[in-house]
Amino acid sequence: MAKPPLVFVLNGPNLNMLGQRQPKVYGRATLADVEKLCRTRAEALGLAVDFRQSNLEGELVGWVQEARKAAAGIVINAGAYTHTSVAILDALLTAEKPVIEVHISNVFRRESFRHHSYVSPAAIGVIVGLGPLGYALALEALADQLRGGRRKAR
Ligand code: CA2
Repeated sequence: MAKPPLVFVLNGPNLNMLGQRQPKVYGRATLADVEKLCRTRAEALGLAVDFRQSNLEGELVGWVQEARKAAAGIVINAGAYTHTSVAILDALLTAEKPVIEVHISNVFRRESFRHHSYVSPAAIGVIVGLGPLGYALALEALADQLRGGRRKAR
C-alpha cells in the first residue's frame, strides 16, 4: 500500500507551555493533547503527521526547509513569531507546499500587535480562536487540498 502523505505540524515558542499557564486564553489542553488529537484526525484522513515544537526561530526555519522535500503540506502555529518573522515567511514561500496557519486563541480579540501575521501571505487558509480543534480542521483542509478538492495553493 502507498505511504500516506506526510504533514508537518509545526509549533512555535512557548506552545510547550499549553495547559500549564493562562488557561483562560489557551484552554487546558496540553501540547501532548494537541499532538494526540492531530494523530487521531490524521489517521482518519489518511495522513501521517510529524508534530514538532521549538522555541527557536532558526529551528522552525530549518524544519520548513526540510518540509520542502519531506512533506506534502504544513500546518503551522508560529506562536509569537507569527507577528515578527520575515524569515519564517520566506521559508514558507520557498517551501512551495500548501500551508494552513493555526492559532489557538482569537488573535483579533487580543492586543493589536497580534492582528498582523507575517505567516498569512504564505497560507492558503488561517484558523483562529477555535482552540485545539483548529489543528484538526487544518488537517481536514490540507487533506482536501491534497486530494485536489479545493482550488490549488498559490
Ligand atoms: O493563539 C495562538 O495560538 C498564538 O499563536 C499563541 C502564541 C501567541 O504569541 C500568538 O499571538 C497567538 C503564544 C503561545 C504561548 O502559549 C502559552 C500557552 C500557555 C501558557 C503560556 C504561553
